[in-house]
Amino acid sequence: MKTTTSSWTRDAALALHDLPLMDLLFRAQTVHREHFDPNKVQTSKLLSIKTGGCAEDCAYCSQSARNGSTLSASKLIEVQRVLNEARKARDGGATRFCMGAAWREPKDRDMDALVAMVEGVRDLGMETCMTLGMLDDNQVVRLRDAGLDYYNHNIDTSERYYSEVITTRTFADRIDTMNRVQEAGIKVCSGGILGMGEETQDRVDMLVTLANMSPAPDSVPINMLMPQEGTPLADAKPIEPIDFVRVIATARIMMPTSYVRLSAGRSEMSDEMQAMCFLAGANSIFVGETLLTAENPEQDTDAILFAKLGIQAETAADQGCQDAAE
Ligand code: SAM
Ligand code: DTB
Ligand code: SF4
Repeated sequence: MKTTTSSWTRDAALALHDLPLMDLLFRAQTVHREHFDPNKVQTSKLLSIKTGGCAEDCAYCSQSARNGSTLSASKLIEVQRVLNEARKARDGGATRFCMGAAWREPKDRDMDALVAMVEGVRDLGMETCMTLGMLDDNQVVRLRDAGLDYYNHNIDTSERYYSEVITTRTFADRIDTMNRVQEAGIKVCSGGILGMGEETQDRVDMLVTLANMSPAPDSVPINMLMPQEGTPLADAKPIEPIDFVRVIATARIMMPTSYVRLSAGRSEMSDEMQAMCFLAGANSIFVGETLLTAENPEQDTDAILFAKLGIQAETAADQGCQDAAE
Protein backbone atom coordinates (compact mmCIF):
# COMPACT_ATOMS: atom_id res chain seq x y z
CA MET A 1 0.00 0.00 0.00
CA LYS A 2 1.41 3.36 -1.01
CA THR A 3 1.46 6.08 1.63
CA THR A 4 2.07 9.77 1.31
CA THR A 5 4.48 12.12 2.99
CA SER A 6 3.11 15.62 3.47
CA SER A 7 3.69 18.77 5.37
CA TRP A 8 0.46 20.13 6.76
CA THR A 9 0.41 23.35 8.79
CA ARG A 10 -1.99 23.74 11.71
CA ASP A 11 -3.66 26.69 9.97
CA ALA A 12 -4.24 24.84 6.69
CA ALA A 13 -5.61 21.81 8.54
CA LEU A 14 -7.92 23.94 10.68
CA ALA A 15 -9.18 25.82 7.61
CA LEU A 16 -10.00 22.48 6.00
CA HIS A 17 -11.74 21.17 9.11
CA ASP A 18 -13.84 24.36 9.38
CA LEU A 19 -15.05 24.41 5.74
CA PRO A 20 -18.81 24.47 5.21
CA LEU A 21 -19.78 20.82 5.81
CA MET A 22 -20.98 20.16 2.25
CA ASP A 23 -17.70 21.47 0.81
CA LEU A 24 -15.69 19.40 3.28
CA LEU A 25 -17.66 16.21 2.52
CA PHE A 26 -17.47 16.76 -1.23
CA ARG A 27 -13.69 17.19 -1.08
CA ALA A 28 -13.28 14.17 1.18
CA GLN A 29 -15.41 11.93 -1.03
CA THR A 30 -13.58 13.14 -4.15
CA VAL A 31 -10.17 12.31 -2.63
CA HIS A 32 -11.53 9.01 -1.37
CA ARG A 33 -12.67 7.94 -4.85
CA GLU A 34 -9.22 8.69 -6.29
CA HIS A 35 -7.67 6.02 -4.09
CA PHE A 36 -10.36 3.56 -2.98
CA ASP A 37 -13.54 1.83 -4.04
CA PRO A 38 -16.18 3.96 -2.22
CA ASN A 39 -18.47 0.95 -1.69
CA LYS A 40 -15.92 -1.30 0.00
CA VAL A 41 -15.06 -1.23 3.70
CA GLN A 42 -12.21 -3.19 5.28
CA THR A 43 -13.15 -5.28 8.33
CA SER A 44 -10.85 -6.12 11.24
CA LYS A 45 -11.46 -8.26 14.33
CA LEU A 46 -10.02 -7.38 17.72
CA LEU A 47 -9.07 -9.78 20.47
CA SER A 48 -7.84 -8.88 23.93
CA ILE A 49 -4.93 -11.26 24.53
CA LYS A 50 -4.18 -9.83 27.99
CA THR A 51 -6.91 -7.95 29.79
CA GLY A 52 -6.85 -5.46 32.68
CA GLY A 53 -4.33 -4.64 35.40
CA CYS A 54 -2.42 -2.18 33.20
CA ALA A 55 0.24 0.00 34.86
CA GLU A 56 -0.60 3.07 32.72
CA ASP A 57 -3.17 5.66 33.81
CA CYS A 58 -5.01 6.46 30.55
CA ALA A 59 -8.08 8.34 31.77
CA TYR A 60 -10.42 6.70 29.25
CA CYS A 61 -9.44 3.08 29.81
CA SER A 62 -11.28 0.33 31.70
CA GLN A 63 -8.05 -1.68 31.81
CA SER A 64 -5.89 0.68 33.85
CA ALA A 65 -5.15 -0.67 37.34
CA ARG A 66 -5.18 2.96 38.48
CA ASN A 67 -8.78 3.55 37.44
CA GLY A 68 -11.58 2.41 39.70
CA SER A 69 -12.95 -0.07 37.17
CA THR A 70 -14.12 -3.50 38.32
CA LEU A 71 -12.37 -5.33 35.49
CA SER A 72 -10.09 -8.10 36.81
CA ALA A 73 -6.60 -8.67 35.39
CA SER A 74 -5.88 -11.76 33.25
CA LYS A 75 -2.60 -13.35 32.11
CA LEU A 76 -1.53 -13.55 28.46
CA ILE A 77 -3.92 -16.06 26.89
CA GLU A 78 -2.77 -19.25 25.17
CA VAL A 79 -1.61 -19.23 21.56
CA GLN A 80 -4.10 -21.91 20.54
CA ARG A 81 -7.01 -19.85 21.90
CA VAL A 82 -5.87 -16.88 19.83
CA LEU A 83 -5.64 -19.01 16.68
CA ASN A 84 -9.13 -20.46 17.27
CA GLU A 85 -10.55 -16.92 17.53
CA ALA A 86 -8.62 -15.81 14.44
CA ARG A 87 -9.99 -18.72 12.41
CA LYS A 88 -13.55 -17.84 13.46
CA ALA A 89 -12.96 -14.20 12.52
CA ARG A 90 -11.55 -15.19 9.11
CA ASP A 91 -14.49 -17.52 8.45
CA GLY A 92 -16.79 -14.61 9.34
CA GLY A 93 -15.12 -12.44 6.66
CA ALA A 94 -12.59 -10.35 8.62
CA THR A 95 -9.28 -9.83 6.81
CA ARG A 96 -7.20 -8.38 9.64
CA PHE A 97 -6.78 -9.78 13.14
CA CYS A 98 -5.70 -7.29 15.82
CA MET A 99 -4.36 -8.58 19.13
CA GLY A 100 -4.35 -6.13 22.03
CA ALA A 101 -2.65 -6.37 25.41
CA ALA A 102 -3.14 -4.15 28.47
CA TRP A 103 0.56 -3.57 29.01
CA ARG A 104 2.83 -0.57 29.38
CA GLU A 105 5.26 -2.75 27.38
CA PRO A 106 5.69 -6.49 26.78
CA LYS A 107 8.11 -8.48 28.95
CA ASP A 108 10.83 -10.42 27.13
CA ARG A 109 9.43 -13.66 28.56
CA ASP A 110 6.20 -13.05 26.59
CA MET A 111 7.93 -12.67 23.23
CA ASP A 112 7.95 -16.36 22.21
CA ALA A 113 4.19 -16.61 22.63
CA LEU A 114 3.62 -13.30 20.78
CA VAL A 115 5.78 -14.47 17.87
CA ALA A 116 3.83 -17.75 17.72
CA MET A 117 0.56 -15.79 17.60
CA VAL A 118 1.73 -13.65 14.68
CA GLU A 119 3.03 -16.66 12.75
CA GLY A 120 -0.14 -18.65 13.38
CA VAL A 121 -2.52 -15.85 12.34
CA ARG A 122 -0.49 -15.20 9.19
CA ASP A 123 -0.67 -18.90 8.32
CA LEU A 124 -4.46 -18.52 8.35
CA GLY A 125 -4.11 -15.98 5.54
CA MET A 126 -5.04 -12.92 7.60
CA GLU A 127 -3.22 -9.63 8.04
CA THR A 128 -1.77 -9.36 11.55
CA CYS A 129 -1.85 -6.40 13.90
CA MET A 130 -0.72 -6.09 17.51
CA THR A 131 -0.99 -3.38 20.12
CA LEU A 132 1.18 -4.11 23.14
CA GLY A 133 2.35 -0.71 24.43
CA MET A 134 5.93 0.54 24.09
CA LEU A 135 8.49 -1.67 22.30
CA ASP A 136 12.28 -1.76 22.40
CA ASP A 137 14.46 -2.44 19.33
CA ASN A 138 14.79 -6.19 19.95
CA GLN A 139 11.07 -6.66 20.39
CA VAL A 140 10.35 -4.75 17.18
CA VAL A 141 12.79 -6.93 15.24
CA ARG A 142 11.32 -10.15 16.62
CA LEU A 143 7.78 -9.12 15.70
CA ARG A 144 8.89 -7.94 12.26
CA ASP A 145 10.69 -11.23 11.60
CA ALA A 146 7.59 -13.14 12.68
CA GLY A 147 5.73 -11.31 9.90
CA LEU A 148 3.73 -8.71 11.85
CA ASP A 149 1.99 -6.46 9.28
CA TYR A 150 0.75 -3.60 11.51
CA TYR A 151 1.52 -2.20 14.93
CA ASN A 152 -1.22 -0.12 16.56
CA HIS A 153 0.00 2.67 18.79
CA ASN A 154 -2.39 5.59 19.09
CA ILE A 155 -1.32 9.15 19.86
CA ASP A 156 -4.89 9.58 21.13
CA THR A 157 -4.98 13.40 21.11
CA SER A 158 -2.80 16.49 20.57
CA GLU A 159 0.58 16.87 22.24
CA ARG A 160 -0.91 19.79 24.24
CA TYR A 161 -3.82 17.77 25.65
CA TYR A 162 -1.92 14.49 26.12
CA SER A 163 -0.87 15.11 29.73
CA GLU A 164 -4.50 15.86 30.67
CA VAL A 165 -5.36 12.28 29.68
CA ILE A 166 -2.23 10.23 30.47
CA THR A 167 0.55 11.03 32.95
CA THR A 168 2.51 7.75 33.09
CA ARG A 169 4.12 8.28 29.66
CA THR A 170 4.64 11.19 27.28
CA PHE A 171 3.53 12.01 23.76
CA ALA A 172 7.24 11.74 22.79
CA ASP A 173 7.40 8.16 24.17
CA ARG A 174 4.55 7.30 21.84
CA ILE A 175 6.26 8.85 18.81
CA ASP A 176 9.52 7.03 19.67
CA THR A 177 7.87 3.61 19.51
CA MET A 178 6.08 4.53 16.28
CA ASN A 179 9.37 5.58 14.67
CA ARG A 180 11.08 2.39 15.82
CA VAL A 181 8.25 0.29 14.36
CA GLN A 182 8.25 2.21 11.08
CA GLU A 183 12.03 2.06 10.69
CA ALA A 184 11.90 -1.73 11.05
CA GLY A 185 9.41 -1.89 8.16
CA ILE A 186 6.23 -2.68 10.09
CA LYS A 187 3.23 -0.60 9.02
CA VAL A 188 1.93 1.80 11.63
CA CYS A 189 -1.70 2.01 12.73
CA SER A 190 -2.22 5.18 14.76
CA GLY A 191 -5.11 7.47 15.54
CA GLY A 192 -6.96 8.73 18.56
CA ILE A 193 -10.10 9.26 20.56
CA LEU A 194 -12.63 12.06 20.20
CA GLY A 195 -14.90 13.20 23.01
CA MET A 196 -12.40 13.43 25.88
CA GLY A 197 -13.05 17.15 26.49
CA GLU A 198 -10.47 18.25 23.90
CA GLU A 199 -10.80 21.43 21.82
CA THR A 200 -11.25 21.49 18.05
CA GLN A 201 -7.62 22.61 17.73
CA ASP A 202 -6.49 19.47 19.60
CA ARG A 203 -8.33 17.25 17.11
CA VAL A 204 -6.75 19.09 14.20
CA ASP A 205 -3.28 19.05 15.80
CA MET A 206 -3.55 15.29 16.29
CA LEU A 207 -4.25 14.89 12.55
CA VAL A 208 -1.35 17.21 11.66
CA THR A 209 1.05 15.03 13.71
CA LEU A 210 -0.22 11.86 12.00
CA ALA A 211 -0.30 13.28 8.46
CA ASN A 212 3.21 14.72 8.77
CA MET A 213 4.77 11.42 9.77
CA SER A 214 6.91 10.10 7.01
CA PRO A 215 5.10 8.17 5.77
CA ALA A 216 1.70 8.80 7.35
CA PRO A 217 0.26 5.74 9.18
CA ASP A 218 -1.24 3.17 6.80
CA SER A 219 -4.18 2.81 9.12
CA VAL A 220 -5.80 5.61 11.15
CA PRO A 221 -8.35 4.54 13.78
CA ILE A 222 -10.68 7.31 14.96
CA ASN A 223 -12.41 6.20 18.16
CA MET A 224 -15.39 7.88 19.79
CA LEU A 225 -14.90 7.75 23.56
CA MET A 226 -16.87 4.91 25.12
CA PRO A 227 -17.22 6.19 28.69
CA GLN A 228 -16.17 3.48 31.14
CA GLU A 229 -17.51 3.34 34.65
CA GLY A 230 -14.90 4.12 37.31
CA THR A 231 -12.59 6.02 34.93
CA PRO A 232 -11.94 9.78 35.16
CA LEU A 233 -13.72 10.24 31.81
CA ALA A 234 -16.83 8.29 32.79
CA ASP A 235 -18.96 11.45 32.64
CA ALA A 236 -17.29 13.22 29.70
CA LYS A 237 -19.65 15.23 27.50
CA PRO A 238 -20.32 13.25 24.30
CA ILE A 239 -18.98 14.68 21.05
CA GLU A 240 -21.50 16.21 18.65
CA PRO A 241 -21.90 13.67 15.76
CA ILE A 242 -21.32 16.28 13.03
CA ASP A 243 -18.07 17.30 14.75
CA PHE A 244 -17.00 13.64 14.65
CA VAL A 245 -17.80 13.43 10.92
CA ARG A 246 -15.71 16.57 10.30
CA VAL A 247 -12.64 14.91 11.81
CA ILE A 248 -13.10 11.80 9.65
CA ALA A 249 -13.38 13.94 6.50
CA THR A 250 -10.34 16.02 7.45
CA ALA A 251 -8.33 12.84 8.12
CA ARG A 252 -9.34 11.43 4.74
CA ILE A 253 -8.17 14.55 2.88
CA MET A 254 -4.93 14.87 4.88
CA MET A 255 -4.06 11.15 4.57
CA PRO A 256 -5.54 10.23 1.17
CA THR A 257 -4.13 6.71 0.87
CA SER A 258 -4.51 5.55 4.49
CA TYR A 259 -7.32 3.36 5.72
CA VAL A 260 -9.38 5.57 8.07
CA ARG A 261 -11.09 3.33 10.60
CA LEU A 262 -14.40 4.18 12.24
CA SER A 263 -13.35 2.44 15.45
CA ALA A 264 -14.76 2.35 19.00
CA GLY A 265 -18.17 3.85 19.62
CA ARG A 266 -20.20 2.53 16.67
CA SER A 267 -22.67 0.85 19.03
CA GLU A 268 -23.71 4.37 20.10
CA MET A 269 -23.91 5.73 16.54
CA SER A 270 -27.04 5.83 14.37
CA ASP A 271 -27.01 4.28 10.90
CA GLU A 272 -27.13 7.83 9.54
CA MET A 273 -24.03 8.90 11.46
CA GLN A 274 -22.09 5.84 10.28
CA ALA A 275 -23.25 6.48 6.70
CA MET A 276 -21.97 10.06 6.94
CA CYS A 277 -18.63 8.75 8.23
CA PHE A 278 -18.36 6.41 5.22
CA LEU A 279 -19.28 9.33 2.94
CA ALA A 280 -16.54 11.35 4.65
CA GLY A 281 -14.03 8.64 3.73
CA ALA A 282 -13.97 6.13 6.58
CA ASN A 283 -13.27 2.76 4.96
CA SER A 284 -12.56 0.35 7.77
CA ILE A 285 -14.39 -0.89 10.89
CA PHE A 286 -13.99 -3.38 13.71
CA VAL A 287 -16.49 -6.21 13.47
CA GLY A 288 -17.79 -8.59 16.12
CA GLU A 289 -19.72 -7.93 19.27
CA THR A 290 -16.76 -7.00 21.51
CA LEU A 291 -13.86 -4.65 20.93
CA LEU A 292 -11.29 -5.33 23.67
CA THR A 293 -13.63 -5.03 26.66
CA ALA A 294 -16.40 -2.77 25.35
CA GLU A 295 -19.36 -3.55 23.14
CA ASN A 296 -19.57 -3.25 19.36
CA PRO A 297 -22.55 -3.83 17.02
CA GLU A 298 -23.57 -7.49 16.44
CA GLN A 299 -22.46 -9.05 13.16
CA ASP A 300 -26.09 -9.19 11.94
CA THR A 301 -26.61 -5.48 12.68
CA ASP A 302 -23.56 -4.61 10.58
CA ALA A 303 -24.68 -6.93 7.78
CA ILE A 304 -28.03 -5.08 7.66
CA LEU A 305 -26.29 -1.69 7.66
CA PHE A 306 -23.93 -2.72 4.84
CA ALA A 307 -26.89 -4.04 2.81
CA LYS A 308 -28.84 -0.79 3.30
CA LEU A 309 -25.85 1.24 2.13
CA GLY A 310 -24.81 -1.13 -0.68
CA ILE A 311 -21.42 -1.52 0.98
CA GLN A 312 -19.40 -4.72 0.71
CA ALA A 313 -16.72 -5.95 3.07
CA GLU A 314 -13.30 -5.85 1.43
CA THR A 315 -11.93 -9.36 0.83
CA ALA A 316 -8.33 -10.57 1.04
CA ALA A 317 -8.38 -10.69 -2.79
CA ASP A 318 -9.50 -7.02 -2.96
CA GLN A 319 -6.55 -6.07 -0.76
CA GLY A 320 -4.22 -7.91 -3.10
CA CYS A 321 -5.66 -5.90 -6.04
CA GLN A 322 -5.22 -2.64 -4.18
CA ASP A 323 -1.57 -3.42 -3.44
CA ALA A 324 -0.95 -4.51 -7.02
CA ALA A 325 -2.54 -1.31 -8.41
CA GLU A 326 -0.07 0.90 -6.57
N1 SAM B 1 -2.13 -0.97 25.86
C1 SAM B 1 -1.96 -0.69 24.50
C2 SAM B 1 -1.86 0.79 24.21
O1 SAM B 1 -2.38 1.57 24.97
O2 SAM B 1 -1.30 1.12 23.18
C3 SAM B 1 -3.02 -1.30 23.62
C4 SAM B 1 -4.46 -1.32 23.99
S1 SAM B 1 -5.29 0.24 24.12
C5 SAM B 1 -6.80 -0.28 24.82
C6 SAM B 1 -5.63 0.72 22.43
C7 SAM B 1 -6.41 1.98 22.17
O3 SAM B 1 -7.78 1.78 22.42
C8 SAM B 1 -6.07 3.21 22.98
O4 SAM B 1 -4.93 3.86 22.53
C9 SAM B 1 -7.30 4.06 22.77
O5 SAM B 1 -7.15 4.90 21.66
C10 SAM B 1 -8.41 3.04 22.52
N2 SAM B 1 -9.38 3.01 23.62
C11 SAM B 1 -9.18 2.46 24.83
N3 SAM B 1 -10.26 2.64 25.63
C12 SAM B 1 -11.15 3.34 24.90
C13 SAM B 1 -12.45 3.84 25.18
N4 SAM B 1 -13.02 3.69 26.37
N5 SAM B 1 -13.11 4.51 24.21
C14 SAM B 1 -12.52 4.68 23.01
N6 SAM B 1 -11.30 4.22 22.69
C15 SAM B 1 -10.60 3.58 23.63
C1 DTB C 1 -8.04 1.44 18.37
O1 DTB C 1 -7.77 2.58 17.98
N1 DTB C 1 -9.21 1.08 18.88
C2 DTB C 1 -9.19 -0.30 19.30
C3 DTB C 1 -7.82 -0.78 18.81
N2 DTB C 1 -7.20 0.42 18.34
C4 DTB C 1 -6.93 -1.56 19.70
C5 DTB C 1 -9.50 -0.47 20.73
C6 DTB C 1 -10.81 0.14 21.14
C7 DTB C 1 -11.01 -0.16 22.58
C8 DTB C 1 -12.35 0.27 23.05
C9 DTB C 1 -12.54 0.04 24.49
C10 DTB C 1 -12.52 -1.40 24.93
O2 DTB C 1 -12.92 -2.31 24.20
O3 DTB C 1 -12.10 -1.61 26.07
FE1 SF4 D 1 -3.09 0.35 29.45
FE2 SF4 D 1 -3.49 0.72 26.82
FE3 SF4 D 1 -5.51 1.01 28.58
FE4 SF4 D 1 -3.58 2.81 28.54
S1 SF4 D 1 -5.01 2.36 26.86
S2 SF4 D 1 -4.46 1.86 30.39
S3 SF4 D 1 -1.82 1.56 28.07
S4 SF4 D 1 -4.44 -0.86 28.11
